[in-house]
Parts: sequence; structure tokens; C-alpha cells
Amino acid sequence: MKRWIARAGIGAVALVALACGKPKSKGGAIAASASVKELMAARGLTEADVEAALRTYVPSGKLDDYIVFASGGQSGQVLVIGAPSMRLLKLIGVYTPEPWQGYGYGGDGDAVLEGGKQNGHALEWADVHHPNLSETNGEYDGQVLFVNDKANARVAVVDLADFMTKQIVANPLAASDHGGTFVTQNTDYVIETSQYPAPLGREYAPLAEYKEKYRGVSVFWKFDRTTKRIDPNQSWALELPPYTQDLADAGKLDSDGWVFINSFNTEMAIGGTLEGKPPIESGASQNDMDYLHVIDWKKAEKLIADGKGQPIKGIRVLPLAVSAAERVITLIGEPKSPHGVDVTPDGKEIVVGGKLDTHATVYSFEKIKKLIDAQQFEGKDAYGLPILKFSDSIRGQAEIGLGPLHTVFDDKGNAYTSVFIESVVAKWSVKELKVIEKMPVHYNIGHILAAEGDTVSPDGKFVIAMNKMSLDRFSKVGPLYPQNFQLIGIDGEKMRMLADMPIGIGEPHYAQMIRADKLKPIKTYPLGENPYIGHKDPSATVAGQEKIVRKGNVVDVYMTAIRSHFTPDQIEVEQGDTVKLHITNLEQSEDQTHGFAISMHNVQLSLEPGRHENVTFVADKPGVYPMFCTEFCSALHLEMAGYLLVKPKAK
Ligand code: CUK
Ligand code: CUA
Repeated sequence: MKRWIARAGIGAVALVALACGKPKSKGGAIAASASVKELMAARGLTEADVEAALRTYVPSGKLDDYIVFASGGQSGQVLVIGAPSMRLLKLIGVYTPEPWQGYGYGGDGDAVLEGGKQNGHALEWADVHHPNLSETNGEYDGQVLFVNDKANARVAVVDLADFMTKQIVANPLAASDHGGTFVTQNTDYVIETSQYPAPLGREYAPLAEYKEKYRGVSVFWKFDRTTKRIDPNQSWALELPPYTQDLADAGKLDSDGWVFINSFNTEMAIGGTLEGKPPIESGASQNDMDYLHVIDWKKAEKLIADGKGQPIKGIRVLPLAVSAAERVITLIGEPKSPHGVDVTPDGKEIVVGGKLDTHATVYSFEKIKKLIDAQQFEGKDAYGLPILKFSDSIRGQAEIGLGPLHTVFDDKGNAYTSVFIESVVAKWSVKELKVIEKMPVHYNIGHILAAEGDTVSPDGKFVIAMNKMSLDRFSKVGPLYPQNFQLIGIDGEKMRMLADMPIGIGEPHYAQMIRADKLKPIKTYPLGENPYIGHKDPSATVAGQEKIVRKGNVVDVYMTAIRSHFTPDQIEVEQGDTVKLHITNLEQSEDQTHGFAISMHNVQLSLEPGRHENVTFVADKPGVYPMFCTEFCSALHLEMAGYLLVKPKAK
């Protein structure tokens, strides 16, 4: 049942026939229908329930058509979910150590987490907001996933060859981020924009100097396709005014070369609740209009290449004055504290979700470009940035409802906007600027995502409502409730609610859904490969070459793992020795993973077939420590063990 059953409504008999996998007989009655009807009655299922089940059920052994990469919120991880089944496939450890994958427990992955240090501190959590897949010509290419850490201004690179985090870059300029990690249409750059303004480089300045010293910043991280890493040395940044920059999106096709960033709090409110001053929330909601930042990044790139950037903490930053004079940044009014900004698939228009305003505003890139080229500005802001007239820059507005946030698109010219306060998905025609249908969701939807949604050619099959509250949807699990992802079919005349999926590890923000056949992950590593260096590890070992080498108080152990033993399986060292284990999994068959742990040492590795890992620790406490495999790999898994013996220092 690969194809969708029917476009419009389908009757009970047909449903039952489908459920039974038997063609409908001439008379309409079929043998098994009674039992399906009984089942429906016994379980209290409606026809709509059964239809939703048929549209999403993926039988054992069959695969999902789509893969969703979802932010794991405060967990610092990324969820990998199959759709339409909404089955959880994997949690990828990104900013937070992940023991199953042996990420952050003594192996080579520790160095990746080290890269995420800020101000010299190891940060043990992150708030993952916006996963973004790499693109080629505006299409997801399935190579790499980028995710930001809103809490600590960091960007991570997940390699989709093995679904592992390979790099975390710590933004040295900002203290928090939000508008990220959006990619340009060929992934030349991964864009990360600050959220809460602060002095660039995280220096001290009193709040009284907010307007003079506090700034926003947009970092253009250069992505290198050959190494599959961000190259900080080729990256640069734009100084922004201290308006609180929010979401952002990169232009595509017609608007390639441009970036659009929302803002709120152009009032530059700083709070002061203890002194009886209004909190930021009310100070920031005074003006009727905030500013959409329209950025000509290709021009900025040139100015940086011409040496116009000023280095701050090792990153070349284009000063606001240069951006103003060269018209790199242009502002346009946008209604009251907006939230999402989303470029349409054709790249011609930019949709801004009103949040405190009931509209989605549709800006025309063509109009904006003409006004900028003709230097037809209505004024300048306090920082000298030119401002375009709002009414001249838009095509129109669609009345959406209470609290429009984010917008995604289908293949038929429709937009789907998440409407937070109303708890609905609003489907509307971009051309007509008219709402077509509203689908209630449970409850308080934040982001919304669509199949192939951020590409130049969305699929128009599904959207997922990412709801902040679940109230009565799931069994109670204490006062902290799971978030609720709701899968909605959009390929028919009407939207259909298909499935709920509780997310119990954090508050996800955004996610992207890619066609599963675009992903080509490897099944095993070439023998001895270290995934973090991308080739055979210099310390990789083959069967028969295992050895223990002592040099002074450093003990190097060249080990192998294969069903169901480690060689060597007895390691004796002296108290105070530095122990370096170099372990190669000699297995070459699919899914034949061994784990490796040593009691009391916080060491836990995942050795997928062929993979090599290095572990270094100081044997500081004399004793006898079992070391063993932690994946049930064979009938003799429990026997896959040995001992680390630490001899007390001779007195
Ligand atoms: S934000 Cu969370 S619902 Cu960080 Cu993209 Cu809008
Ligand atoms: Cu190897 Cu269990």
C-alpha cells in the first residue's frame, strides 16, 4: 500500500477492504469486514482513525518514505524520526554526551565536545533550535546537517554518512543565538545570528550603554564541502544594531545572495523590574513596527575580501558604518514583534509571521530590490541603516489569526502557518492571500515543518505541527508533559490529522523532513577507520599485531575486538600510569557493533564494524577493573570481557 489510498473521503467498505488487503466484492460485502468492524468497535475507532492508521502504518520490514531531523531542544541532541510511521530511529548526541554512541565518554568524540567550550568552560547542555540540511541548488542533498545551540551560541555539523557529530564551532562574538543555522542554496555558508544583543566578543559594558555598545551579529560560517567541516578562518560576520534579531532565512533562486532577518525589541528595552521599570516584554512591545533586515551577503563577502572587516576575537566583522554606507543592510518595517521569516520556494517572496499581529506579511523581493537599486529610502535608523517604505515593499498581507509564527509551503502554491494562540495550522493561498482551511492542533503549536519544505520544490505530502503542550493527549507522566508532534496529511483537498508522537526529551523547535532515498549512509567503516579523522587511524591494529608498549609511565595498548573477545584481554599497569587504548573493531558485517567499557573510569565506547577508537586516561586508583563489551553482540557477549589491573605504586 505504497500509494496514498484516495484523494478524498473513502467509505467504510472500501476502508475495510483496504484494511484486509482484499478487493471489494461486487456486492460490497467481504468476508473479513465483520472482523475489522468488530475490531473498530472493540477499540472505539472511527473510520477516520482507521484511515489515518492506514495512511501512516509501516509494516515490519517496510521503510518510511521520509526522515525527519528534529531539534531535541534542551537535551542538546537531534532526533531522527521516520515518517509517516513517526517511529524514533535514533537520537544523535550533538552538544550533550551520549553514552550509547560512546560520545563524550573517553573516546575521540571528546575532542568534538571540547570544540564547543565557551569562555574556557565545558558546557554540558545546549538548546538545539534549528536543524538545517545541506543544500545543492536549493534542494536537500542529504550530506550534512547543521544545528544551532541557542543558549550558548554554537553551531554543530552532523555528518549524514554516519549520522555522527563531527564538529562544534563556538561563536566567539555572541552570547546567544537564534536565527540559525540557515544555509545558502549551495551551502557556501551556514548563517548564525545572535539573539540577545551584547557587546561583541562578550566584553563587559553597563546596560546604560546599551545603544552605544551592545550589538547583534550575524556570522557567516564558511562550509567546506571537501572536508565536510566549517572553516572558521574563512568565516566572517556582520555587526548588527542592538535590535533583538530573531529568525532568519536565506534567499534562493531569484533572491539567492540575500538573507532576511527578523527582529523585535527595536525599542531597545532593557528591563529593570526590581527598580519598578517595565520588564523587557512590555518595553519591547511598544512600537507597532519592528525591522526586517535585508542583507546583501554577496556584497558583504566582497567587502570582507577587500579588507573592510575588523577582526574581533579572530573573526573579521564588517562594521555597521560600512554596511550602512555600502547598503549591505537595509531595513523594512514589519508589524509588531514578528517571529518567523520564510522565503517562498520560488525565492520571490518573503513571508513574515506576525506573532503579536494577526497577519502574515508577504514581501516582494523584486520590489525590495528595485527600491534598493534606486536608493529610494524613506529614512535611516539611529545607526545610519537605510529604511524602505513598508507599503512599497510588500505585495500584501493575509489575515491568519491569533499568533502566527512560522510558515512552510507545499507544491501547489499554498502556505501553512503555525498559529500559536489559536492552536491551529492555517492553510492559505499565497497568491490570493486568503485562508483556505484551519486545522486544530493539540496544543500551542510552535514550529511547523513540511516534507522537503525548505527546498525550491516542496513535496506537498505532509506537514508536522510541533506543539508545545500536550495536555490531554498522552498518559500522565508527572507535571512535565511531553511535547507533541502531529503529522498532518496535506496531499488531499482537506488537511487530515494522521498521528501524534510524544517527544519526551526536550522542547523541540524546528525540524526538517527529507525524502529517505536522498540519504546514503554507510553501513560499515573501512577497517580501522577513525570517523573523526575520516580515514584509517594511525594506531589501527589488525589481528595478530596486538601489543602492549610501555614508554616511561605511558602505556600504549593496541587492541582488537571481534566476536567475542578483546585482544589483549589482560592489561596490567602501575598506579599513576597514563593508559592509551587503541581499539579496532575487526568486524565487517552490518550491525555488528561492540561496546567497550571499563568499570569506574567513565569510559564507554561504541565500536561499529570497522571502527577505531582511542581512549586516554590516568590509572590513578589501584584495583581490579573489569572491562567488557556493552552491546549484546553474540551468544557469548557476556564472555567478551577482560581485566584492567592497576598495581599500587611501590612505596
Ligand atoms: S523558534 Cu521555537 S517555536 Cu527557536 Cu524557531 Cu519559533
Ligand atoms: Cu561484543 Cu558484546
